[in-house]
Amino acid sequence: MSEYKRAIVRGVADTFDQAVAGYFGTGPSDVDEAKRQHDTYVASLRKFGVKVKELPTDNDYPDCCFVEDQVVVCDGKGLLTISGHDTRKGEQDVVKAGLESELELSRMTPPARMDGGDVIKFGDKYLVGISTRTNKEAAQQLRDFVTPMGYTVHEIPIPSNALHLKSIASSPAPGLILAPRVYFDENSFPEDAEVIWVPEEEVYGANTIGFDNDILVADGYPHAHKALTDRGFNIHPIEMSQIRAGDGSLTCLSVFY
Ligand code: CIR
Repeated sequence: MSEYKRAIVRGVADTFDQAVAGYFGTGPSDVDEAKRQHDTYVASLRKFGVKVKELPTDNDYPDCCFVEDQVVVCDGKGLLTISGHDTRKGEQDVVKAGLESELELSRMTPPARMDGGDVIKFGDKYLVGISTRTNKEAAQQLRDFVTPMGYTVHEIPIPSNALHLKSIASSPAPGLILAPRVYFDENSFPEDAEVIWVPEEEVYGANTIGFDNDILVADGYPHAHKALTDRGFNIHPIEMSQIRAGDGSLTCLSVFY
């Protein structure tokens, strides 16, 4: 049974074509298609046994489907972030309301800024990208939050041509990282990590969600897919083109808890 048992998601806003964008694309062009892709994503989570709670969307917040950025979860507790982008701060109230009956929640305090897209849970470590959205104060507050639960924090500098750590890397299975070499150096990941390097042009394909031997992947990244199937994983590609156009990846669309 996968460690991913429950998740929140939030539907794509009618205003999604105004999402903040500039890394993977210049913005979504087809909101209806983005909604269909989101529906398929939610159905996929359910197919893998995840109990999904759908939160109401809000057209005042074009990026509100990217719930991952608003909170970091650790062993039944949640740390509400301070959004790395000012236009996204107001998304958090609904996320908080959706989780407060399920998790013990606390909040970061200024000057911390963090998007949850910069955080990968990796065994007993939290890998934290220091990016244009996430600062070192936030990494320290996350450290203070997870240390009593037995975890450490490993910081990774993110180059300015990438949005988040998880825009360029993921951990599809315990001990394993999928990422393109060009964004990282030899000290980026913990020594015990086994890294599968994917070609730079398939950077978007590095974002995956692993459910034991089954891995949810974005459609259209053959080298990344082959690297996973060569290792015996079953891959499950879904179309993400319009979500990608809003700079969102698979992991951005959910918070597992
Ligand atoms: C943003 O720029 O904030 C959104 N358009 C995309 C956020 C993607 N979230 C993520 O990678 N965790």
